[in-house]
This record gives sequence, C-alpha cells and structure tokens, in this order.
Amino acid sequence: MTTEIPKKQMAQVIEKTGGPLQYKEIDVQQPGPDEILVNVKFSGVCHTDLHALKGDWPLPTKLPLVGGHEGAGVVVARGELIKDLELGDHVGIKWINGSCLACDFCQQSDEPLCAKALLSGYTVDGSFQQYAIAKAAHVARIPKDIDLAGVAPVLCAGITVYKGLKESGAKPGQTVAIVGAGGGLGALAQQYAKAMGLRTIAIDTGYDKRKVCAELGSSAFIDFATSKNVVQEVKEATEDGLGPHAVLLLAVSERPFQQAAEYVRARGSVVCIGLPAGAYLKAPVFDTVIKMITIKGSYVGNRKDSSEALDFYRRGLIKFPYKVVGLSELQSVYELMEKGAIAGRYVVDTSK
Ligand code: 8ID
Ligand code: ZN
Ligand code: ZN
Repeated sequence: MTTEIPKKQMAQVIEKTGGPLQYKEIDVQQPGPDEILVNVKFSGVCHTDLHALKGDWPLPTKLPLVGGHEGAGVVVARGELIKDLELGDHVGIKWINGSCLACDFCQQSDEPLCAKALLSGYTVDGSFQQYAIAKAAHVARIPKDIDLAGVAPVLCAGITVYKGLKESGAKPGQTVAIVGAGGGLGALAQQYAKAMGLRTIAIDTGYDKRKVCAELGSSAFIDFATSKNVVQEVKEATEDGLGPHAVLLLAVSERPFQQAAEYVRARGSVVCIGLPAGAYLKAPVFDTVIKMITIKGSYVGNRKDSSEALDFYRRGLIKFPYKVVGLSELQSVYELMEKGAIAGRYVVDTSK
C-alpha cells in the first residue's frame, strides 16, 4: 500500500564520525512489515545529533548515518502488519525508533531501557532526510490540528524534560532549577514546568538567553559565566533561601553536574539529563546524606510520556522560541550549537 514515493531523496549523511556532513541524494528505503515510511516535513536539531556526529559517547553510531530524531511528518507507506495508522496520518519520529516490546523493561513501559531499542539518528537512520523509516508501534501520533514545525522539538526535547520533571518528584508550587535553561531542552523545560504548576530558576549565560528565560516565565536568571557564586545565587533565588526542590541538569558541560548537590534543597532531587562527553558526577557524601538528597538519571520518555507531552503542546501550554532553516543548512546550525549560540531550538525544513 503506497502513494507516489520518489526513488531518491535529499539527506544529510555522516560518512565518518567527526564529519564532515554531506548533503546529498540517497535512496528512499521501503518499510518492513511492522514499519512505516514517513515523509518528514520538519525535524528539530537536538544537541544529541551533534554528540553523534562528534562521537562523544561510549556507544558507536551506525555508519554511514542519517541523524535526526525530532522528525514530524506524514505517513506515506506502511508495512503489511500495520492496521492502526493510515496513509496521510501525522506522526513523529522519536529517539526511541523501536524496542522489543517483550523484555522485562518493555513489559513495564520502560521502552527506553530496552537492550534492543533502536535509536533514531544513531543506530538507525533518522529524520534529517525527506523519507524516514520508523517502527509503527513507537511513532508519536500527532493530531492533525498541530503544526508540524512547532511540534518537532517536542518529540525529543519536550518528552525528555516532561519526563525529567515527573522523575524529579517536584510538586505544584515548588521550585525547579533549570540548568542549561537557554538551550533547546531548557526552553521547553521552563514551559512544561510552568504548565505543571512549578516555579523555575534559569541558569545559563548571555543576554539572549536571559531574555528568552524571562519570557518563558522563570523568576530568576543566574549567569553561570559571570556569577561570583552560582551556588549561593541559586539558593538566594528561592523564596526562603533554602534552595530549589529539584534541579534539572540539561547542560553540555561537566561543571554544573559537580555543583547541583550543593544548592539543591534538603530532601530535593538532582535529575541528570544532559550528556556532556566523558563527564562524571560529583557530590559531597556528607551533604548528600544529611540533606537526604536524591541524585538520578532520566532518559527520554516512554510512549505514554510522549502522548502526554504532545497533549500539553496541543493545548497551547508550550510556547518556545524556534527558528526554521533548510535541511541543507544543518552544518551551520551545528556550528552555532557548538558555540552555545542558540537560544531555544533550530528546526530544519526537509524541502529546502
Ligand atoms: O534523554 C536524555 N537524557 C536526553 C534527551 C535529549 C537530549 C539528553 N539530551 C542531552 C543532549 O545530548 C545534550 O547533552 O541534553 C543535553 C542538552 O541538549 P540541548 O538542549 O539540545 O542542547 P543545547 O541547546 O546546546 O543547550 C545546552 C545549554 O547548556 C548551557 C549552554 O549555554 C546551552 O544553552 N550550558 C553549558 I554548555 N554549560 C552550562 C553551565 N555551566 C550551561 N548552562 C548552565 N550552566
Ligand atoms: Zn534529542
Ligand atoms: Zn524490550
């Protein structure tokens, strides 16, 4: 069952780790029995895509690789087993492209922990191409009244920070410190937190990010590059001076991972989400014990987290700054990202 699908398409291809990226014509693949072919319209650019290009993590990527895992598009072909998706339906390609659905983790809806999980734009080709393959069971179902460019960053950044906020245990009225607040995940985190009734303190650097964070609703902005004492300033930014109830670590540098335990409130939680290359966590044992701090990791979200995160967006609760550029310009987006010069998210339009 197919509509008219070209044999060739444009894609951004990584031939070898470290790059360069090659914008070129490649074949359009055919979906297997449990897969769909998605005509990707827009794809968000996550810092994970840059980590994949640079080979930052102790997990090899497939090569050659088409990156991208925030792909929003339209179903144009489906495998013979697929009954619950129609041609023309809008779907989202997420980081978790597929999982076994049978292992101990999958049975408990912890699909990201599945040892056989397929990762879009990492172990399988992702959304920086016009036609991408995804397992039908895992694609996000996107209602047709949602704009595809704006929802693209929700498909990784949105789901991830929404899950991270849930994992933090912070309750309505409490305060969460968002570290890396001016970046893609950070911008969305402030909006999800607000929608969940939480207060936020933003930590990042520079005028643009300060401005963006104020617009997104954070009550304070701490500039990590100019602050004389980040720990003290974060504590002082909470109403009673006792520090935030939770910390979401979204930064792509190690330093804040060594700092958060010092300013989180007693009984509070530190949630690690950012994945700086080769980084280690550090916390004083004494403070961790006598403050009863929880330190944990949080990794994307399951299918239910995904549909909930999409629903927040659909209800108009999640607004964040994003810029749309052509897929052909991906390299220049990475250059800005490397410099930390992106406030919010870039989204690529695969038709340009
Ligand atoms: O499931 C997961 N755990 C998951 C999902 C998606 C993404 C993890 N990630 C990871 C990415 O791989 C990346 O390592 O989250 C990290 C953030 O992704 P992003 O938001 O897409 O990156 P960005 O837009 O470049 O934002 C990073 C921000 O961190 C700030 C930068 O200024 C930038 O705004 N930052 C840095 I670098 N050092 C900082 C510091 N010391 C800092 N902010 C505060 N304090
Ligand atoms: Zn991502
Ligand atoms: Zn599994």
